Amino acid sequence: MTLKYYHAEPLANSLKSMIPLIEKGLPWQSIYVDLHKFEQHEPWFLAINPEGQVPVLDHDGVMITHTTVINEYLEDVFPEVPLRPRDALGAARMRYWNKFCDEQVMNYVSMHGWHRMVGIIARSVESGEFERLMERIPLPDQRTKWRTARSGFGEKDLAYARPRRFSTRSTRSRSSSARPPGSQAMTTPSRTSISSPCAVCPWSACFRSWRSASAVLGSSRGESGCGRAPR
Ligand SMILES: N[C@@H](CCC(=O)N[C@@H](CS)C(=O)NCC(=O)O)C(=O)O
Repeated sequence: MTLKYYHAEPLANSLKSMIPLIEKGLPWQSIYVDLHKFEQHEPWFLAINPEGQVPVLDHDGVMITHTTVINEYLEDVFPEVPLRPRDALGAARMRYWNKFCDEQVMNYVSMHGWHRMVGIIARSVESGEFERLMERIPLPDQRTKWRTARSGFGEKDLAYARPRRFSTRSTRSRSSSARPPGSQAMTTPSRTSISSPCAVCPWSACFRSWRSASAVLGSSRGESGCGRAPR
């Protein structure tokens, strides 16, 4: 059995699926894809992932893409060290927050990341070469994102993507602008609402992730996160 993980720096998406690989103690080969050199759009990589994005998990020659899909796949194929709650409600809660992260948190964090960091890469290339590189990008939305990163995102978009606080307790009142998406119908103050976060913190399901992240990033395990076990 061979597992290869194509990834960029262990941040954001590339980190997200590295975490279960590490937590499950699986043997895996790291293959670094240099986004600074636009390697994700080169023919060799498009043969691996026609969408031209990292990360990608190669399991015995079968390619799995998209972090949430990769993580669910790893959980199904390697259940020995379980990371997904086994009960239906726990799994639903995990998927709710995962969806929230994918659709909201990652999008907004990503916009600031693209504005501040990817913009530097995009502007480092002279315009003729930049246009040639854009032609290789398979996803039209990503092409637009690269172009926007080069010119800079608008203040309105950046302001909308800034953190908005929302209560971590379903029993506290929430202002309408501070609700997680779709939560209105789901956050009746109920102990069993899947959008009710853990009593400790909303990211308690990510506790293990924080520990893994500390390990990957070199600090000692267990220092990040709230330090309490998930329920
Ligand atoms: N939905 C995808 C998002 C993947 C993604 O946005 N990857 C970024 C790196 S964090 C990427 O490859 N960016 C380079 C590009 O699009 O050119 C996932 O969950 O894996």
